[in-house]
Amino acid sequence: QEGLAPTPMALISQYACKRRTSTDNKNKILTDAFEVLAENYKFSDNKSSCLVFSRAASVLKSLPWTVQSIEATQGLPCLREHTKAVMEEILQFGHSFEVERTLSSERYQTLKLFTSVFGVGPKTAEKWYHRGLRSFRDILAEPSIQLNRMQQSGFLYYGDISRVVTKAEAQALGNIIDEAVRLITSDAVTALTGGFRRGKEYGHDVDFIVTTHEVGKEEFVLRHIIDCFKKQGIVLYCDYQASTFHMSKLPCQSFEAMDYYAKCFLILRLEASQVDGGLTCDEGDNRGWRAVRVDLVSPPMDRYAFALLGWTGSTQFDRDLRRFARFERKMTLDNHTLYDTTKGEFLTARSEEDIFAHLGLEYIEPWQRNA
Ligand code: DCP
Ligand code: MG
Repeated sequence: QEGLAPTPMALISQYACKRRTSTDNKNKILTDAFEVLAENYKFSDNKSSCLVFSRAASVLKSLPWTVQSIEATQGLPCLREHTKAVMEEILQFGHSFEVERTLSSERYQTLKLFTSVFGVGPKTAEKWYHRGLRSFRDILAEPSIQLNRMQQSGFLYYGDISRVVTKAEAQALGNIIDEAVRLITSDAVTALTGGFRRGKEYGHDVDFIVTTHEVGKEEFVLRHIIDCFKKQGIVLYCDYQASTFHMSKLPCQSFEAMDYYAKCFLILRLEASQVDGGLTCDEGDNRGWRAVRVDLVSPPMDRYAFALLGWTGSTQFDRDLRRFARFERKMTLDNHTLYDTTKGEFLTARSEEDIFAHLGLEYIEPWQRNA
């Protein structure tokens, strides 16, 4: 990158899918602050303000330089008055009073704590907060609260699954999946997606696509993998969701819709001996294994490129791809299809490159999608 002329600001797009964003964030202090406020708005179900701060954070993440003055941000897209005010405080005082106030508020702290449990979303967290509950002890001691199976596992394995997953651990899981798949077919395709495909060193879970070249067989492969894991005794939690995918349901209307593919949300037991260099954070804890959150999704092979693009993320990158498709191209993109509303037809894609090409976008590599 050295020696290249910097991109003139007027050319930095409002769309994350037209920017290149590596994992090397030069403005972490600012983007962390913005993300606290975005999350706090999400807790109050204020989607538009949440989006304003998520977008502002995303723009700053794409900059190859560190913002040191407000003047330097002249001409950057997606920076509103409010985000600029927060930025100004941080640049001047080293921190933002609004962010400090949020971080120290009982409500934010409690909702942050509750939503850190697997299976607890903002709605449930808010409900518990509203009832006066403030700690895990409060929740577990409240007789009227019926935790679902997911939440029970969330509490049971809290220590392990709230700890980051390393790249070595993700690779170890990839090997375990490949081994299970090899037992039934040589025709399978497995791919590491999510943050690890974007080159992140750490994640909160590990996301994989597992499928097969033979369309219609993918769900069978997924079931087989899970059976295989069960026989090995490594399944600590398993929520299997059968496919409800059918082309006649498409295109989806929602921006943030979950997809219809067969998928499985798992908590797996990973042995230290399976991980290159061993498990990372084992201090004072010599069990020799850890619990890890793993998501598997099985699209039919003709949908592979769309699923891969959707599951690679980042969430902000995907959101802007869809927004760009809709507003700049009159197309709808989701994890299943790309639909040209003007022509009234579905566009085929065998690779992510095909999808970018249909959209008239320069191809952005996975490691440049950390928007
Ligand atoms: N995704 C999706 N449909 C789902 C769940 C996730 O399309 N039902 C997408 C959104 C993300 C990507 O898959 O872009 C991976 O989701 P994660 O929540 O695992 O996010 P990351 O892998 O990017 O981050 P982390 O490192 O926290 O796991
Ligand atoms: Mg992930």
